[in-house]
Amino acid sequence: MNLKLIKGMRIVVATHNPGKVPEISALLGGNYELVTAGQLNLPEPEETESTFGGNAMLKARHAAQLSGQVALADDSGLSVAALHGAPGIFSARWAGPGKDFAVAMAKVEQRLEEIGATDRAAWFTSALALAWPDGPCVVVEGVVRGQLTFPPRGDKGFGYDPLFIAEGQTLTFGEMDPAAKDAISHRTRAFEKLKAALID
Ligand code: ITT
Repeated sequence: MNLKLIKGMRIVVATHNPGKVPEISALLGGNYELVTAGQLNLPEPEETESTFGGNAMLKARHAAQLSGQVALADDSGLSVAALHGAPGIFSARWAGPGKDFAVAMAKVEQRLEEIGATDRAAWFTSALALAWPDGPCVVVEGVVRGQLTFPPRGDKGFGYDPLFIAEGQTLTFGEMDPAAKDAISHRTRAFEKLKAALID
């Protein structure tokens, strides 16, 4: 079994989050034939694991088994130090069934106010899993640390981007150009590890 990413190979991008697709496509460059889980009409699995890595593996394996192709999944989220790592793996769920991140961001601010926390330290995590249809799976994780800011600023990213200022930056991820976010993001850092493991 050759656990390598080979130029030109077809990869299913196992996400139903439209915000992640351009970021994952940029990371993979023009080197692969990408097809999304949405384009293949693959159902979204329930995320029943308790870690980013576990959920990334679950999503990648689900897509690989259903499509018969190599599949790449991302499980990611925002962790707030003063909230003991919440929302963490529940980041998407805090936005509710309408996937409204204005609601999720307001909830973060409200939780911090409720406990009178002044510490604004936070980090994004991305676990990337690449699964082969016959079972093997490689999982890596990347993190970017920073600070939260309220009110949210910028409309360029997705999810919690307007709240987050990465270490050494002044703009939020929501205000940064996509390429500038991609240069330092949790997803990029995870992808660098994946490349080191799977590309000759
Ligand atoms: P898939 O499982 O289909 O990929 P999802 O949105 O449910 O889509 P997750 O379970 O990984 O994905 O949820 C992660 C949430 O964390 C996501 O909905 C975003 O709101 C947030 N998040 C992750 N990466 C982010 C980033 O780079 N910028 C802003 N928010 C991010």
